[in-house]
Amino acid sequence: MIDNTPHKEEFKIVLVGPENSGKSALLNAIFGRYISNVSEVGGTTKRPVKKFWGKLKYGKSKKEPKIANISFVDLGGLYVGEKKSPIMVGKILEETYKEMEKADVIIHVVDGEKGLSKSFEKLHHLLKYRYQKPIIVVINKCDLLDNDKRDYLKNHIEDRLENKVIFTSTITYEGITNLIDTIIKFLKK
Ligand SMILES: Nc1nc2c(ncn2[C@@H]2O[C@H](COP(=O)(O)OP(=O)(O)OP(=O)(O)O)[C@@H](O)[C@H]2O)c(=O)[nH]1
Ligand SMILES: [Mg+2]
Repeated sequence: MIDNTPHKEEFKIVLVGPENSGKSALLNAIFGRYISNVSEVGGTTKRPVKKFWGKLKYGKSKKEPKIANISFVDLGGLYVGEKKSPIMVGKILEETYKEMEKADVIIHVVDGEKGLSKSFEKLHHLLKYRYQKPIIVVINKCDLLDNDKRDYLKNHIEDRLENKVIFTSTITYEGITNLIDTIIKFLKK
């Protein structure tokens, strides 16, 4: 008998955000090893870095659970400013949209040191409404933030993006387990 029920075998989680926000460092923290190049210079990741993470049982049936392969995709940072040519932005933006289409969960990484720019606020809403995909908002580099700054960023960003935030640090590892748990919860939905 032919089984016509839709069966998804691959889940993709895509990291998107500005240059230098720590997307590659987060990928490495999630995997627990050095996979994607990290540096203090913006524009380090040029091409998407895709990496298989593991398998996940999902679906309603406990007897016959479905199995999905989970992969992460680390994208080149989107530069929003005057320093670089708009062509560079265009190429990475194009690639970003292509990856967004295939994503099951999007992780929007905000640089905790810089906060949320207007361009990324717009991009966030565009991604949410255009692709209708779950987006997890991460405020990275939280090791650099004092309590007042944390409170401000949490309130401001949750208000602007209408989404909960998770604080992470790839230095202290704060929030990494919470992030992984949240991803799994979204995938199992
Ligand atoms: N203090 C602090 N620094 C961090 C953290 N995460 C990343 N960094 C630093 O931020 C810089 C940029 O990190 P990357 O992971 O290369 O950033 P990216 O978003 O992948 O950058 P692009 O590939 O250029 O888009 C590096 O110097 C990292 O060491 C963090 O949680 N805390
Ligand atoms: Mg990178």
